[in-house]
Amino acid sequence: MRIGIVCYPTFGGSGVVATELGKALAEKGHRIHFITYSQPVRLDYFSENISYHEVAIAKYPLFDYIPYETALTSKLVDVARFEGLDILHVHYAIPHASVAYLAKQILAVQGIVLPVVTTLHGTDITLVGKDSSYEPVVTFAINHSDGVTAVSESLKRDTYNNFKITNEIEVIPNFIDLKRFSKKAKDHFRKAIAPNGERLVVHTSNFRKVKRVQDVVHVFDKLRKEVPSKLLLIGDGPERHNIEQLCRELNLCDDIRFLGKQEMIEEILSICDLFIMPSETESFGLAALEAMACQVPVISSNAGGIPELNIQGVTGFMSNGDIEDKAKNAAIILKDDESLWKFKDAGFITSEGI
Ligand code: GMT
Repeated sequence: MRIGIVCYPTFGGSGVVATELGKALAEKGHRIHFITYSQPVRLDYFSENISYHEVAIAKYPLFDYIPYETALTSKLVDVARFEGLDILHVHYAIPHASVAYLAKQILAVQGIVLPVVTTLHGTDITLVGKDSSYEPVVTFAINHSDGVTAVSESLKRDTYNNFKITNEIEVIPNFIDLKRFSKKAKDHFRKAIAPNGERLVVHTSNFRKVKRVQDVVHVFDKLRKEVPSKLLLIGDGPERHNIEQLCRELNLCDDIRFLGKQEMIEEILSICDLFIMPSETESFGLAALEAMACQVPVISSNAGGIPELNIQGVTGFMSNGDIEDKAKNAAIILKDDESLWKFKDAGFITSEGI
């Protein structure tokens, strides 16, 4: 099959899953065409079955806001026509689902049929999509997709609750490439960061408010009084400055490393002992699944789709908003090697089953 994939090309989970899906389909012999504004970060190797089409945007002084949707629609029409796409799979509804609808209509006038599948990822429904400035278009685009999938049962429920949906939504949980995420420990890196055998705690995100990274720092502050530990903060985003300030105020700078955006995330995760994800909303929590596949137990909130992967008392613990509780549970996991390995093994086995 010739498959077009539209996604955000960034480190965000929707772009990561879209890219990994395209790579896996290419390995099965399908011809994959990624259509985005820059090369997806996880598209890190050459395959004869994968092409990347960059959306070129003509600038003009009149445009205070760049008409990306128009440029993307035109690119989709062009790629679909000349590459003979059989299907178009768009990830994250805004603006991709409505853009795909328009491209489909333009192609139909030319006698070309292009079925569109939309995958909903989270904030396109729970945060941004339901805002009245986007809602009518999101509703229309979901209802006019030929197939709609959501990454968790929780997101499916949220979609039916927030929009007037007449279409069927199928849940297809996110997945990871276990070959990539199987343990690849870089012990020399661990020794450099935790020279006295401290436990290694990690958090990865886009450092937006909704991720509550400050809570990670507070939990770590309490945990390290019980269990000697170091914290790795991976990613970057709007809250970074405030988080750095908090680390200084709590006098934690010697025990916390900001590693920025990392491409080989599995190499770091596989030397870690605990992943913290206190998100306010999280429709799936791909970062937690990646951690579990690297045998890292998870302390998380119980928002959205997280309970569909983090099993209470087995792969980690969930509690909503409560820093004390998270620190207490973190100490239970990390207190001795027997306890830690029980959670590590359970996380890996659970990630295989998702
Ligand atoms: O976090 C976002 O705002 C964007 C989005 C993304 O592109 O990473 O994240 C959502 O999609 C991920 C992949 O399906 C999910 O793992 C995340 O839980 C979801 N984020 C939220 O629901 C906050």
